[in-house]
Parts: sequence; structure tokens; C-alpha cells
Amino acid sequence: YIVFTDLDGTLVDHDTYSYEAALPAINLLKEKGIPLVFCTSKTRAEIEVYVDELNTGHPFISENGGAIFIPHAYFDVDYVSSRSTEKYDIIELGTDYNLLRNVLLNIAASEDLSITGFGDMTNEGVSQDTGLDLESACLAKQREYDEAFKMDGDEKDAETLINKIQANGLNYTRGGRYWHIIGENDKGKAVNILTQIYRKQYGNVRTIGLGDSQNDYPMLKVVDIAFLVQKHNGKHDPKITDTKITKVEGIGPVGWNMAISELLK
Ligand code: 2M8
Ligand code: MG
Repeated sequence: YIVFTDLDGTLVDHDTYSYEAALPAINLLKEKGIPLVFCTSKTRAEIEVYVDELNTGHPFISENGGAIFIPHAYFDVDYVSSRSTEKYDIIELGTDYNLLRNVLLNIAASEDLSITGFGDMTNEGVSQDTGLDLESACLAKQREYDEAFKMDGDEKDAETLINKIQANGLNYTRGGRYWHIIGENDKGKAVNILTQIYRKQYGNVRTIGLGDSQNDYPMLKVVDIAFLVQKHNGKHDPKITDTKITKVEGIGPVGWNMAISELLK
């Protein structure tokens, strides 16, 4: 098995950002040597905090499939990467953040939409809006492939926004709190690429995916076993109706813990 998981609202609680309720199942994965791969809207800088705390040491996927970060020498087999840093080989699938920001600002101005992105907000602003502490808010602003934003508006504004994003050759998705403007990437494409590398290395591994929101749907569609946990309101995302996706009773990390413990028992 390989486990691909969303963070916000799935492995970590929507409000407290704690994974405490999922620790029994996280430890079970460690015991069994099953890779835990984070696949989230969060930035590289944010994810590294979780990687360090949970000592996963595995590859991870940032910013809604914007990039795959593979620690050097993690795989023996070859794969094509876009660039390398001291720590990682990076497979980039996303579009440059500055380009995304420019398009978003232009759309807001030309359509008179009230849009506020992380790039418009201070660390304090992001912290107040998300409930992240100041340090984490600062890491969330270090964006490379995805702009998270909110919009004050009605259904018609949403429709205008979507049309304009697509007319610019870009895409959007939605997380627990925010809209996201992205390029050609999504979580499913990134999971597919990383799964292929795992299969090249280990043969036919089975993939598990866990998520809570619309931005997880592409990932949940491509894994062998998919779980949808309840959102903080105690409901499953109403937009996700695929019957191959198992709806878990339990909000965020509580549902996560149940799903993984049950599956591996
Ligand atoms: C943003 O992501 C969440 C994911 O569901 C959202 O869209 O509501 C991201 O930009 C991420 O970087 C940040 O940590 C998170 C905080 O809630 O918000
Ligand atoms: Mg989520």
C-alpha cells in the first residue's frame, strides 16, 4: 500500500490543525512500513513542518498537484524531474505563482470582483482568516504554484470568475475555505505520476486516498481505495457523489483514523 492524504480538514482538523485524533492510525502505518504521502493545497514550506513532526521522510505533493518533491535517493529507479535542490528532485506540474497572481488581479479589476488572495494579505491577515499561528501563516504565504483566495460575491460573480479563469487558459478548484487558481495540474495527475514511480520501484502497489473537499476529487478518482471524511459541519462534501468513494463517518482526523485502522486490521 501507499497512502495519499490531504491535510486540511482530512488528516488535520479544520479549525485546530491538529492530527492528534489520527495518531493511532499514523503509527500503524509506520509500524507496517506503509508510505504516508501528503497531497495538499499547502505549500512546500508548510508541509515540511508536518514531515518533520511525523518523521515521514516520504515524497509529498504541494499546492494542489503543483509539484512533487522527492527526497534524493528515495527511489533507486529513474524518473524525470524538472529541477533539483539540495534536498529534493522536483517534478513541476503547476504554473508559476506570479503569473497566476497577475491573471487573478486582472480578472478582479476588469470584472469588478471583490477578490482577496494570500498575496494581498499580511501574515496577520492570513493568520486571522485561517486560524493558523503567525509562523504557519507566513509559511502558507510562500506560494509557488497556486494562489488561494476568497471572493465577496454571489452565484453570478462566481460564474463570471470561473469563465474568466478558464478563458485565460487556467483552472480553479476549491478547498475547505478558499478558492484556488491553478494551471493544468490537479492532485490526481500528481498522484498518478508518483504512483507510477512507486510501481516502477516496488511492483504493483495498491493506492489509498483520503480527502474532504472538491480539490481532493481528482485524487480520490485515481486511487484504488478512496475515502471521503466528513467536513467540520459533520457532512460529506455534497459535490462528491461517486459511489466508488467510501464515505467515512467521522470528521477529519477522526474519520481518517477509523478508515485506516479498519482497512489495515
Ligand atoms: C488553504 O488551503 C485550504 C485547503 O483546504 C483551503 O483552501 O481552505 C491553503 O492555501 C493552505 O496553504 C493553508 O494552509 C490553508 C489554511 O487553512 O488554506
Ligand atoms: Mg481539505
